[in-house]
Amino acid sequence: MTTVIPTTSHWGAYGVRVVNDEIVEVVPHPADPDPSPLLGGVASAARHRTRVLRPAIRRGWLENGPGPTDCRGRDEFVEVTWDEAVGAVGTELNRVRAGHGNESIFGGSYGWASAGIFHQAQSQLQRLLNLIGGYTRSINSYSNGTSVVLLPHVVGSAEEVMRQPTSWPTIVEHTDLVVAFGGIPAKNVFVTPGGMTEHRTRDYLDRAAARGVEFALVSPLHNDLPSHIPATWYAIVPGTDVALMLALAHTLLVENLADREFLDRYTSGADVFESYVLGAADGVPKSAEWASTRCQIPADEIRQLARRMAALRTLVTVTWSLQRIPHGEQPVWAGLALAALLGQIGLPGGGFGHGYGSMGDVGSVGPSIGLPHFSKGGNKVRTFIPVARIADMLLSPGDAFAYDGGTYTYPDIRLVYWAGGNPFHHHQDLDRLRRALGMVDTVVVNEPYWTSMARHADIVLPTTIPMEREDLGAGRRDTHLIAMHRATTAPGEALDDHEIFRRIAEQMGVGDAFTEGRTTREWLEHLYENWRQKIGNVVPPFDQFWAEGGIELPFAEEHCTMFERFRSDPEQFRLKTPSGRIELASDVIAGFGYDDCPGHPTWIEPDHSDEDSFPLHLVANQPSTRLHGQLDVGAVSLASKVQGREPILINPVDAVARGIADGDVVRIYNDRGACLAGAVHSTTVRPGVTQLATGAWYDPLQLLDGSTLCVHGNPNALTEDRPTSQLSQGCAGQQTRVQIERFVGPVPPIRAHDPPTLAQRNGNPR
Ligand SMILES: Nc1nc2c(c(=O)[nH]1)N[C@H]1C(S)=C(S)[C@@H](COP(=O)(O)OP(=O)(O)OC[C@H]3O[C@@H](n4cnc5c(=O)[nH]c(N)nc54)[C@H](O)[C@@H]3O)O[C@H]1N2
Ligand SMILES: Nc1nc2c(c(=O)[nH]1)N[C@H]1C(S)=C(S)[C@@H](COP(=O)(O)OP(=O)(O)OC[C@H]3O[C@@H](n4cnc5c(=O)[nH]c(N)nc54)[C@H](O)[C@@H]3O)O[C@H]1N2
Ligand SMILES: [Mo]
Repeated sequence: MTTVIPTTSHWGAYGVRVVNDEIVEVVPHPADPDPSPLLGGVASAARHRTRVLRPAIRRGWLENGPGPTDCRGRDEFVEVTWDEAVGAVGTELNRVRAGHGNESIFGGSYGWASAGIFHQAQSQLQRLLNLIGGYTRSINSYSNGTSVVLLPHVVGSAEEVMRQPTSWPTIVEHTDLVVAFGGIPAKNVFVTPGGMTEHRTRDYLDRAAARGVEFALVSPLHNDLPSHIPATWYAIVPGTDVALMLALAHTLLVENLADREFLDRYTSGADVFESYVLGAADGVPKSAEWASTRCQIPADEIRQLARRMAALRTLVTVTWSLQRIPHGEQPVWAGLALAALLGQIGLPGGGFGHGYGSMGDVGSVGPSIGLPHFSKGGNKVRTFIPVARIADMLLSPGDAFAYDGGTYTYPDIRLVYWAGGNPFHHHQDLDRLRRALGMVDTVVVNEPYWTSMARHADIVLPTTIPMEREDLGAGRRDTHLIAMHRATTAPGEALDDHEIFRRIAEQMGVGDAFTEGRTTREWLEHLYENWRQKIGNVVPPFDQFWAEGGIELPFAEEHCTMFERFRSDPEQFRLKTPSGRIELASDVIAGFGYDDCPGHPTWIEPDHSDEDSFPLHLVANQPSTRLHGQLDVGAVSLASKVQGREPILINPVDAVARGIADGDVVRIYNDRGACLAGAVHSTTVRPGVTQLATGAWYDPLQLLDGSTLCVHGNPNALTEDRPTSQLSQGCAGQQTRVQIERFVGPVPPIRAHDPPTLAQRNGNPR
């Protein structure tokens, strides 16, 4: 028997057995009670034919040099030597710095990359870019980029709400009723950035159910709570949670069930919110009847739920997906206001939560201890964009944009460098993104795989995956720090991001500053020992840690949550808001004057203008079979495909009306784009709603009329590239409107799961 070689991943820690440089077995970490199903995709993806084997340059760039072009994603690639590729990148970085300034380099490079503290792709890239004078960065995330801007205004901190919420054990012990907007989707809880060794969320859900905790699942999808957990399913129309929340608030107010004492003592702006809910402000009472025409939940059920919430210890929780839609601030703020009316914020098991079921660590009780840290250095360029404004920036240099009360200008980007992310996975309206990327002079991408982003680059540099290098790995609130050992060799000529940037740094004359004279192993020891000292030498020295394959992290003392402290003494523990309290109306936000984000939680009627043409809602949520686009070529994701396409769930009522049989290839379209997918009839989606997860590798087929069809099923071919609001400029890609038809004619092949044609220098394809 070979030994198990330890590693970790965003979906958890595990080990591999290797024979003749091939992974023969994937073994979950012994401490993990509930290993992720994604482990089943690891071995098959590791050496998949789509690995990038050698540096490659787009022929048009090689022959014509840098410049705007519509050939990105269409030209063939020519394989080159590492020396040539590194030389080209260094020369191009210097050209752009000298001619346009560092601001013209976009190094935001958003994305999840891989677990591992040292080989974190963005940190390595940004360390290099900082050493050569800086870059335009991006701020916030696609995950919760709207909440992180809103919450500081209304409760003083996003961090405390999302990272230190009421713990699962407290919920299991104290909560009577969980009202889960967006549910608590089990598919998501295996994932935590950096990894999580012990997955316990599903066990907590089971224990809560065993204690008799009631669950109200508010979601268009029944699967958003594990089906064995007893729950009442409120099959809401997507995008209408705010209407329901306001109606619940309305019932509490008119039936005198709101906690007046709490509102007086702990909130500000309750009068403004109340007058809006009751209709004094605009003549429209947000009654249960008013809401039921929007959210399609009967008025009686809304009133009964409100009464139940007031009678029991109730936790209102909102998934991050609810803020990833137009006006995404509102469901979060309205959910908070609803919890405030119940008066249970800061009581054990009651109040407001955000992200239970969105990420594995939300509510986790793992040790809250700092982790080893690799420094990126400082960025001298101040220019930034909110992360989801990438295409706007590239298409409109010099234009002004609003953000959180300020006005900023989009820089003139000439060079885009991506390492560890895939905009053709994460961004919306991919046709538009394609056009946007055509505006710049040069696109450089470090990637292990021929993803769509790699295919749209000018220079592609092949990188390793974690099993091919050494690292330290742990996620937030992880129980273990894993010594990530090298398990296999890298395919072809792939190098670690660190080594790639070291070579570029050397060429640019900052090699010593980049490495500080350390080898990779010396870096790991350095990061570990620094950290060990910082936490008081309570863990073994590096050699022992490394030899043992990891260590258990020491538990630090638990603190109360921000809301518990605040409730205990609202003067001493004032919130960091202007009023020091929970703001149910915010003068600051009102003062910004944004019509798309008013000064209190507000129902903003969705745009119904295209409903006749595109009558179905499409929910584009996180995939259960992979991490975003990662592992799409792995066995678990491939097994879920229908005729090779991404499955789309469609209610039988909607399918039959369109003559779509289970297993048919369907064409999904709207006025932005179209894709194919494989129909799966399911009553787990409410009628009028379809569900197509993100992450099928974008596979655009150019049609004769000039439009593109993603033949594989990437929902971002359809989503709109619009911000949540001017306040946060967040990603609003979770939902869109579509029409669906059975696809007739020969089904085009999937090409995204094969590498592109690669030419040799002499012109012969390899
Ligand atoms: N429609 C719609 N779109 C969405 C969402 C949605 O709800 N709906 N959700 C959004 C959310 S929340 C997120 S977080 C984003 C996720 O978007 P991304 O994080 O961009 O998606 P990933 O597929 O994880 O991309 C990571 C890339 O890094 C590469 N990689 C892995 N390890 C390494 C490494 O060591 N070095 C280098 N150089 N590369 C590496 C992988 O191969 C992969 O291509 O998507 C967003 N997009
Ligand atoms: N397996 C797996 N797990 C993951 C990820 C992954 O790619 N794969 N990605 C990770 C990342 S980066 C993030 S940010 C988190 C994201 O966490 P979330 O954003 O919370 O996850 P989603 O799956 O996109 O959405 C959760 C559910 O919200 C429901 N929903 C959508 N729209 C509405 C609505 O209008 N109203 C209501 N009530 N419900 C709605 C959908 O049915 C969906 O299943 O997940 C993480 N976990
Ligand atoms: Mo995310």
